[in-house]
Parts: sequence; C-alpha cells; structure tokens
Amino acid sequence: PNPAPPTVSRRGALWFVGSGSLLLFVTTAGQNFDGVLRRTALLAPHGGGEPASGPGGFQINKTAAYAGIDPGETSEEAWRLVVVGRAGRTVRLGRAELLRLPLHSSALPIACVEGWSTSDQWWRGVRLRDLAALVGYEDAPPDVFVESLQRHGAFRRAALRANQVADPRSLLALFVNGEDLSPDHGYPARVIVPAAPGVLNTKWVARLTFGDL
Ligand SMILES: Nc1nc2c(c(=O)[nH]1)N[C@H]1C(S)=C(S)[C@@H](COP(=O)(O)O)O[C@H]1N2
Ligand SMILES: [Mo]
Repeated sequence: PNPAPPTVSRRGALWFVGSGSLLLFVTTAGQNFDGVLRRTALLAPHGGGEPASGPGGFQINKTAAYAGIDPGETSEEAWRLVVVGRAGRTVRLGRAELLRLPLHSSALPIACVEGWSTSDQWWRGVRLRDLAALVGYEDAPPDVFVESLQRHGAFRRAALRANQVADPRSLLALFVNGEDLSPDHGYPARVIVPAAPGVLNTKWVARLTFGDL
C-alpha cells in the first residue's frame, strides 16, 4: 500500500534497457561477418582461424602463428617431448620414437567454452597412461601437468587429473583424421581427453610432468 519512491525514472529505465541491448548487439553482431569485423564479437563465438577443408578442417582456437610457434622448433630434428615422472625420472622422445610406441585411436570432439564445438574427430597417438608408465607409473597413473612450446598466454599449460590420465581414450595425439596434425591443430603433438573443456587439450606439447599435483 505504501510503495517506496521510484529509484529510476521511466526514461531512465528505457535508456538502461535500450543501451544494454545496443551494447549486446555491437558485441555479438560481428560473428555474422568475416575478417576484422568478426573479432569485434567479444560475446559470441568469433574463432581464431577459419576452418579449412580436409582432415584438419575443423575449428581452430588459436593458430600456430598467433601462439608464436616457430616452425623451426616443431621440426623432426628440433622437437623433443620431455616426460618427467617418479623421482624426477625423465625421458626425451622425438616424433619418430613416439611413433614406435603403441598407437591408439579415439573419436572425440573439441568443445570450447567460447561457444563452439566440433563433431567427433578421429585422433591417433600415444595414450597418456602409457607415457606415465614410461617414467615409473606402471600401475595407477597420477595427475599430469602439460606444457606447450607456446611461451605466453593462459592456455599454454594445463593440469589433468589422474582419472583423465587413466582414461584409455586420453591421448597425446600425433594424427587427426588420418593425417599428421596440422600446425594450427597442434603439430607435432597435442593432448586430447574426453568430456573436458577444449582448453585442456593443449597444443604444441613440449613437456609432460606426471605426479600428484
Ligand atoms: N598451447 C595451446 N593449446 C591450446 C590453446 C591455446 O591457445 N594454446 N587453446 C585451447 C582451447 S581454448 C581450445 S578450445 C582448443 C582448440 O583446439 P583446436 O584449435 O585444435 O580446435 O585448444 C586448446 N589448446
Ligand atoms: Mo577453448
């Protein structure tokens, strides 16, 4: 029966709603366009690179160029995966050595919290739990800390839990859809794990440190 005096005028309320809608419009409309305009879509999927066609033709979060990956450091001669395990046990593996380990396949999507996901892609590589076994965790694999060749940016490292490492579908992938990973999808090696946000699928992997985190 005794409402408090209004704290906002009718005009104020209309202005607030109107400018809020306009702000949403300008921060999402860019997703409908290509090129520079697309990057203005701060609140909508704006992608990093446009998917090409062929085996690597699915969405890309950050391209190799954006992440500052120098093709010289991903070559067969230069690149070594460093795997650290129990009591500091360390092995270094080139791509050729990884290919001599048992290879397995997983059909898994990438689901990015930025608002897109792919259909299942056919990944092939070495099981994370097999890599844990190489450095002293033969039975129950522990957590793993994954680091990329990428030097800057929040996505250059990720931690995976023991249950994710133990999952037989979790791979250090070397191939996707029957071909070598493309540079933008993480060549020479990237993590792929089931039922996790895309950000855990670290690309251009350089180092895996197994041990409870
Ligand atoms: N090193 C590195 N790995 C990364 C990223 C990154 O920026 N740098 N982006 C992550 C995010 S947010 C997603 S969704 C996936 C996307 O993988 P894709 O680009 O191969 O589709 O990679 C993840 N791995
Ligand atoms: Mo993502």
